[in-house]
Amino acid sequence: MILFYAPGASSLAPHILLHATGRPFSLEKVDLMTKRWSGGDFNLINPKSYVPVLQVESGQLLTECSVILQFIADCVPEQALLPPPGTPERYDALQWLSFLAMEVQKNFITPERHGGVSANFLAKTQAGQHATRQLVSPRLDYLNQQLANRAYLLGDRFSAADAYLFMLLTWARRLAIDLAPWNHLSQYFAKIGAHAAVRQALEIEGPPHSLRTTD
Ligand SMILES: N[C@@H](CCC(=O)N[C@@H](CS)C(=O)NCC(=O)O)C(=O)O
Repeated sequence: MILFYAPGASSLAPHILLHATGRPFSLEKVDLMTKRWSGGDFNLINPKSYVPVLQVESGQLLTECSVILQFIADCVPEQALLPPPGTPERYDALQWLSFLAMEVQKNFITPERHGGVSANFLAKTQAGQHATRQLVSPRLDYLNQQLANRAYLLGDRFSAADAYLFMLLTWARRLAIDLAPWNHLSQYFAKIGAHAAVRQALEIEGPPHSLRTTD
């Protein structure tokens, strides 16, 4: 399997999950400003022009973070990184993945365009960062409430949903959103951040692009 990624982008979530599987995979770094990778034009890999993309053994190119996470988890059913397909627990997990994609991630992504691209997908202007905080805060309230009585999003063990939420919380940190008032969420962020798979992925990716404010 090959994961097309950009440091600190949403591709960090499948990157973490791939490490959690312990299975071999390789990485291809994408420059989101130029939309180039070592093989040339990234838009030929994903005409939607964004990461993550997972190329699976058959050659199929999968896009959409929540789908890629499911594919990776289903490659190792014995590790229970998601509940089995068709079960009530799986639908519970799918609600989380959809919530994280549509309610949390989408509200982090800025409508700002710098030089015609959104490669700096997090707001760079102070006004944009303020707007992001306004949109994201109610979702963080909900997550904090849910984490009051469970160790992980799906209960008592690490899952694909945690890889996704951890990635999103790194975006909160980059936007200088102080998680301290959401005490369950900030403890959760520290706990997930200590997982070996998370540490490995962060070390390999290195620092994400900086968010210089422009106003
Ligand atoms: N719907 C996609 C969104 C992916 C996405 O927003 N990717 C961002 C990085 S987090 C990206 O590559 N943006 C590049 C661009 O828009 O120019 C998913 O869920 O995977």
